[in-house]
Amino acid sequence: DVVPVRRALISVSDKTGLVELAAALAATGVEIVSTGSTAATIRAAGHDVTDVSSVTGFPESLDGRVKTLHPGVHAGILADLRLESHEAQLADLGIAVFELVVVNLYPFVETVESGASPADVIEQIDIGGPALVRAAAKNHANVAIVVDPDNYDEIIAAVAAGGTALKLRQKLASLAFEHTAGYDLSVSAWFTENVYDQWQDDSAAQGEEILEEFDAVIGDALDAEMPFPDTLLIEATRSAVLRYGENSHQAAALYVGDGGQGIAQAVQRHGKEMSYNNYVDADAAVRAAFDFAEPAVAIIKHANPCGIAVASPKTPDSIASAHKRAHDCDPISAFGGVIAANRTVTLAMAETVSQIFTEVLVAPGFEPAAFELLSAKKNIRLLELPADYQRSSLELRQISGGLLVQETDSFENLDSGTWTLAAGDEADAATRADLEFAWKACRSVKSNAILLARGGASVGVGMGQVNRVDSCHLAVLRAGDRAAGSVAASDAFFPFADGLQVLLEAGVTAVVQPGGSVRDEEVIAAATAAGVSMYFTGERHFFH
Ligand code: 93A
Repeated sequence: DVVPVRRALISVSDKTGLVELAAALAATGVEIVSTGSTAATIRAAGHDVTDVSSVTGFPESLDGRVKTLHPGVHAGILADLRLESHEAQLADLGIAVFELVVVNLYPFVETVESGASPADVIEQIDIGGPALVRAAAKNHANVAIVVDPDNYDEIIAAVAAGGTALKLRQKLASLAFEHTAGYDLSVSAWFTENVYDQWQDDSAAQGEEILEEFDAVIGDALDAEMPFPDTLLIEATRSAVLRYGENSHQAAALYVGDGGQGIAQAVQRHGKEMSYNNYVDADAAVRAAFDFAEPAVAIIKHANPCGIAVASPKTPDSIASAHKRAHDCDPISAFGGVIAANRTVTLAMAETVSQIFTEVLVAPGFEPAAFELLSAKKNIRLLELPADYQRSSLELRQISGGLLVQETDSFENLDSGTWTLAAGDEADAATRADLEFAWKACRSVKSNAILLARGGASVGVGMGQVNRVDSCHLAVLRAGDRAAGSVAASDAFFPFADGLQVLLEAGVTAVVQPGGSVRDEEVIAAATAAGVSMYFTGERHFFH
């Protein structure tokens, strides 16, 4: 396992002991191949040396960045001469092997310590050197690798004695990998401390710039003349930079208008930072719960209610009752939901909420015991609305390149007394109360919205579908055996009888909808045939 040394590659930044090494190798008849200043040092000492460029057939280029990175060098180091195929390929390619590689790397650490500029430090990241070291160390069966002048004497002695033993080559290979690993650690540490921190600063600065742009753009939009005097948010101020937007790769901020309205006025009393989606859902939750004068709770997932309910009459703790009934509508979806209550949260409600993973609970207040219980939980955010909470009078929505502004959707025809009976008999008082509840609740459901309700609580919600039939199916599916005997509300008219038919077959007893389809007659006929009361409100409540 002794490998005689006939040809050596020497490329060293630290020239300690170099001349003595070259002299000893030359004396034993070893051919020396070297890079730029290593070759110059050896030559100046009067020894023969071959320039690496004459091996590669390439000049050392790119200010020395490419010197030994060449197959003519690396095949000569990596060939495993125990394999005839390697030997044959080298012969075909006209490449000669190296039995000894002596390399020490660019002085990276010393350059950092000298206080050099980042550009100079980066120039001192050795690429070709570690490639030589690792190649030779990998192929220690055939090549000896020396990375430290301390090992020169040992290698000189071995060469003079006829070659390097496997044991020595193994030891040197192990030192070599330790050397390159330590080198790369220094490089990565420098990156972490300098470059990476700098990037962080830069991107923070860039983030600030983007947000300043936000300020300008939104400020302009709000300053522009719009036909809503007084009611317009005249100025919005950035009140929080959010962790991120709808997704983690989107920058986002919260702007609070000076109109003193809406969810943006809520004060966070507990929990982790509110996220963009938390705000969107909290807004939807408050929209739903605050449509009711009586104690009401809405539970939102992905901007849609998965349960809305008012308190059942005569319960002592009415808000707790409303929450329980809203939760029972769809307990699966309520997991991880955002809850709004339109009354102070009581201890009884807090006790139930604390058992359900909930992202946000927003309410006009919390009883002290309720707050104490809920604030012991890390994952819930508690938001308090001002006592005089008012919803925004305007809704703004961005479209690409512009802003849509509309008056907030409000009700005028809530009382069933204002509705027209389109089919069936006049409903009894309890059914009318349920229809009024369903009609209100359905306003907070994204179109196409179908909401089934019973006793002042939703029992099945079909939302956001691209046709009304599917929303009917969804509402019925979610209601399960609660669909029979429930009432239904539809946010817009039934364009055909098919959707209504789904509800009738599920056993819905009364329906409220705007009416106004060209096929109203068909729809009315279906309700009449089923003996179901159907009211027309004359007004729809799309919510997109
Ligand atoms: O710039 S490099 O990454 N590219 C190379 O191809 C290369 N080959 C050897 N650095 C390279 N080296 C390094 O040059 C060696 O690790 C050694 O530290 C240094 C020796 O260069 P000179 O002989 O010109 O002083």
